[in-house]
Amino acid sequence: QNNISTVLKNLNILDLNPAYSTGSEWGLSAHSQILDSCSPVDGKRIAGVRITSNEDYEIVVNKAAEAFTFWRNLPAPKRGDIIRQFGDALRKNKDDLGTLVSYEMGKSLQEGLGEVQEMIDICDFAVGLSRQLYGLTMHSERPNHRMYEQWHPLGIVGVISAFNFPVAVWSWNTALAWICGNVCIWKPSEKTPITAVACQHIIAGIFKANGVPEGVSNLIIGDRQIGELMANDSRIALISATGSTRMGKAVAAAVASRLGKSLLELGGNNAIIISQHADLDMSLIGAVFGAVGTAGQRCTSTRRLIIHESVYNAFTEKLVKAYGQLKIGNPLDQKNHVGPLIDKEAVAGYLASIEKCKAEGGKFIVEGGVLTGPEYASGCYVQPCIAAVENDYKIVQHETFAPILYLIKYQKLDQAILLQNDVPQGLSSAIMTLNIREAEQFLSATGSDCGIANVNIGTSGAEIGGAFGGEKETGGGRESGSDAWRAYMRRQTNTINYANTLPLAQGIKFDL
Ligand code: UN1
Repeated sequence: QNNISTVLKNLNILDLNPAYSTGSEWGLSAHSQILDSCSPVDGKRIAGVRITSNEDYEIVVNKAAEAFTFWRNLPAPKRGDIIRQFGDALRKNKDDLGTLVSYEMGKSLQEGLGEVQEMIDICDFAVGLSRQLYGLTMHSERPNHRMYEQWHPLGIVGVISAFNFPVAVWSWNTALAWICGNVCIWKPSEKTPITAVACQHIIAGIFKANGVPEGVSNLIIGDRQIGELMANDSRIALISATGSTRMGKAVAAAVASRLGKSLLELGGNNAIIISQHADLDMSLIGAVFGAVGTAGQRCTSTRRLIIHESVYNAFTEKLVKAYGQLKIGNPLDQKNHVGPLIDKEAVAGYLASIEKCKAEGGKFIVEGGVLTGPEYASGCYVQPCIAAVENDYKIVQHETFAPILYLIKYQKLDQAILLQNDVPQGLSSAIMTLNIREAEQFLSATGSDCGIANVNIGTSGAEIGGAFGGEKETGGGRESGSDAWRAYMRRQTNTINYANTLPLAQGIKFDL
């Protein structure tokens, strides 16, 4: 606990119950409801924030709109240099911020630090990108004409993020959005607001030192209600939302009805195919980390293992042994592999899913349950479990955000690929095989239908350099690396005539 109070002090968390922030300025209006953030690690209160009121929201959007007129005029490489400084500040704050992520969200310290590392990595990526926001040039069909395209910022970008990656997903969006010339309004998960306050302090310090006005980085607090306000607000050009498919569908419908842009990164139901040609020891690490890492609360968590019948028993034996060795407990204690679920509601969801699985015929090879005892006093610690199932069980088709791993047996690779694709979601997928024919088939157009498809790597733990996101109910958006930056800009096609006449395209004659 002592350590945590030092961390909070280092990160400037003064526990003033702020309702919003436009940068260095914090709205401390007393009229709205206080939201206390309690740690799932030990159930203790960390600090409080306030729900952003409608009036506060107006202040923030107006400030953001005003700031855009400044920020879009700063040359992109200059914006990049400011993001470079943000990355440096994150390096300095890595231990504290990683610890706070671990404490407020419940993931292991290693994973909390890893999350801050993703933030640093995306800052580096964004710095380079700030000199590479390339458009194409084209040859005009008309003489003495030139055509090219350029990319301009959109305006205000709204970022709605989830509790499971409370800081990294914000930075994937903002680092790119900022170098592209946009201003951002962040609504973090109401389950992890304090890590958001910490991030806002860090970026605000950098902006202030560089003479950047208030309104380029904004923070608002709230649940679904404020999310709806953002989704329906035509002043917000792009809504980038990470979370459940249910939330994503609501956001997408609201944003589409005003013909706004949305970027959605929603649920996954990720499988690893473990072939008879797999290295089983390597597969074990990928499968177990994928299933129990972040206590099964990543959108990329491994939910299903589709195992060839000839290695099914051998691999299951290894799994059971590995699960027997898992240490569950305080995630800040580095000896533990698995921390708590985010809250008791999540625990109830986990228990309900186990019951549903049993009712549909699932056979538990490793039993689940809630852990009790002094170390587990928050009531959020659960036993990672494994069940043999059929892919078409309702519960298997559903993403439960908890460490429940489903095993499915297959005979032929074609069948395994069909099973892997036969879920509503399409985020991440993997095959474990040393056979090049199998690997290539899995990656081909007739293979995995997911946004991410890996060979001899599990489903979770993607690097920031690739485009991150998935198909079907995962929402179709791509964030982070590759050319995902384009989602944060508008494309303009320019044709310039430097002739003495004005010829029309398509050879149309129009003489006056
Ligand atoms: C998420 O769970 O929303 O690939 C993001 C991964 C991480 C990001 C997960 N780099 O597992």
